[in-house]
Amino acid sequence: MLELYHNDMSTCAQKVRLTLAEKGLTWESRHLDLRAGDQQKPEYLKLNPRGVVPTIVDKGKVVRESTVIMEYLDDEYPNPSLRPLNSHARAQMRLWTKRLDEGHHDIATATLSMGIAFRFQYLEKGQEACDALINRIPDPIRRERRRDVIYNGVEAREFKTAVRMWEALLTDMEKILGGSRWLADNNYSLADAAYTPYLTRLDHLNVLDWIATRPRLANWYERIRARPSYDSAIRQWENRAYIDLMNTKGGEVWPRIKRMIDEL
Ligand SMILES: N[C@@H](CCC(=O)N[C@@H](CS)C(=O)NCC(=O)O)C(=O)O
Repeated sequence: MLELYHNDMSTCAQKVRLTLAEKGLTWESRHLDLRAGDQQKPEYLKLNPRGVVPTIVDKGKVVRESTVIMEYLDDEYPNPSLRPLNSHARAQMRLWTKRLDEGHHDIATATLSMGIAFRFQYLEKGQEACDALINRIPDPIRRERRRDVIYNGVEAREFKTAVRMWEALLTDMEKILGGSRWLADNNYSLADAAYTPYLTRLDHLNVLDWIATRPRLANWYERIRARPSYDSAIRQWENRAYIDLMNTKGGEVWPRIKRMIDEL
């Protein structure tokens, strides 16, 4: 049986759950509470030394890193295939997933989500518990970025960079969807699964106005949400407390973010 170590609201875990759902695979859930520090426990660090979700264990073998897991699943369980047959389209798919791995996840999304909303989940623990969670983050760059955004919110060093990265991403998505139905080509692929949680994150953060002037992307988001995989991989795992927090805090800061966008 395939085991998935994941978290209900983690975008990286959502990517993998979407892939599993698109392929109709069954799996056993190992849910980690990221605010309780489950990902920093020694037994989990043996599976994933970076202390992040997701991780899968398939036939006794461990695979980490959401993009790598998605490609592993497509190799190991090829039907239906979620990678374009055409080499150029497959390269386009990889450019999209690479973009997430090269900063759109760690900088743009983590900073936006944490700086707007999740920081309050840390701050309410009190400084000692909050610092303990931060100090146990294995990667020093992630650790200091997290400290900055938790304590400084929208004033964090990288917050404006995050807004700039999002603006560039949404512009590029709108453009590419003018030439094809899905992100890599005219077929749904791992690129579409990979970006679904990120648009969902904007939605949960109540800043979906960001795509109001991007009709092709808005239409893509509608089509993505109509797929049965969206229900089983995202909706069924929604954590009401997280969504309420994101919705409220996002609504409060959207005018400020909007000004940042206008000033770019
Ligand atoms: N590059 C990794 C990133 C994974 C990642 O950042 N996961 C987040 C949740 S989306 C996490 O586990 N964070 C742990 C923490 O906040 O301490 C992947 O794609 O799997």
